[in-house]
Amino acid sequence: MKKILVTGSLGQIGSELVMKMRGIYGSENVIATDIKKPEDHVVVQSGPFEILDVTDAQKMHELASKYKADTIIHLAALLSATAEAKPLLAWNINMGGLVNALEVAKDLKCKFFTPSSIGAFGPSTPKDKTPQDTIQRPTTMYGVNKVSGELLCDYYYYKFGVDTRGVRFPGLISYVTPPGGGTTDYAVDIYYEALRSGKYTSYIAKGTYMDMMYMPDALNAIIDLMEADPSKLKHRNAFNVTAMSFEPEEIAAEIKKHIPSFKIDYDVDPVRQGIAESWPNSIDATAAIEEWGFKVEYDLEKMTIDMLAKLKEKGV
Ligand code: AKB
Repeated sequence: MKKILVTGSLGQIGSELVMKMRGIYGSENVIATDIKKPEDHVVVQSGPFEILDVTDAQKMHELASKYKADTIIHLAALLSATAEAKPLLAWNINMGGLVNALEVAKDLKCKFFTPSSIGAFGPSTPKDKTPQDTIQRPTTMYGVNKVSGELLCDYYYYKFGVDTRGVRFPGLISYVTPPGGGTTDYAVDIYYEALRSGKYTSYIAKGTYMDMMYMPDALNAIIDLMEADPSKLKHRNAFNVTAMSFEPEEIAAEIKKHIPSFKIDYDVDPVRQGIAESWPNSIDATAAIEEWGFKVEYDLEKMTIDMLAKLKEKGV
C-alpha cells in the first residue's frame, strides 16, 4: 500500500487507523477524508486531509485521482442504532457511499477495504460459534446494508477484478474516539462511567452476549488482511473476526476488580436490545486465522486494565 485514501477518517475506527497507517506508510501517503474538517484534530493536522461527503461520487473520484490513490479504506457509515432510527438515510449513506467507493476503486484499480459487522447476521443465524459461511437474514437496516455490502464487494471482485477485502467486526472498544449510534457502545460507555461516577446503567440486558474486540487488535486486523497474500484468500467479504464475547455482568465484574465499589443496573432500551438479540452470541474466526493469520492480543481482562489506565491518563 502506498497511497491510501480513507473515508470516514474522523470516526471511531478511522481516527486511530489513519494515525497508525501514517506511522507505517508515511504521513503523506495516507489521505484522510471526512464530511467535516475540525482544524484542531490530530488527523487533520498530521497529514493530508480533504472534506468528502461519500455520497458525492464525483468528488470522491477527483480526490482519489488527485492523490493517485492505490488503496481505498472506506469507513464512512451509520451504525446500527442510528440506521434503525433513520433507515432511508442509512441506505443512502451506507450503500450509496459504498457503491461510489467501489466505482472509484474499479476505475483507478485500487485495493479496497470496507468493514462488515456481526450485524450482517440475524435471528435465524446459528447463535454460538457462528460459522464463516452461514445463514444471513438480518432484520435491521444496518444488517441489510452489511449483507448487501458484502455481496456488492464480492461482485466487484468477481466481475471487475477489484481486490476487495473485509472483516465482520464485533463491537469495538477504544479509549480514543467514542463510537456513536451503535448497539455495542455500552461496552465503551461503561468504562467512562465507572471512572466518572462509579456506576453504570446499561441499556443492554443482563445475560445478552455479544462479540467484542479492543481497537489495537481491530487496527492490526485491517492492516494484516490488506497485506495478506491474495492467493491464500478463499473468502473476501467478509471474514468473521472476534476477540471475546461477554454480557454486561461479566464486563462489570472485570471492572469491579479495579474499582470495587462499581455498580451496574439496568434500564433496557427495547430497540438496541432487540438488535442485540438478533445478533450472534459468539462468532467463529477460524477462516480468518487460517487464510491470513488473524490473531488478537487482548482478552476482557487485559483490555480492562488498559482501558482504565488510558482513560485515567486522559483525565477521565
Ligand atoms: C454497532 O453496534 O452498530 C457496531 C457493530 C457491531 O457493527 N458496533
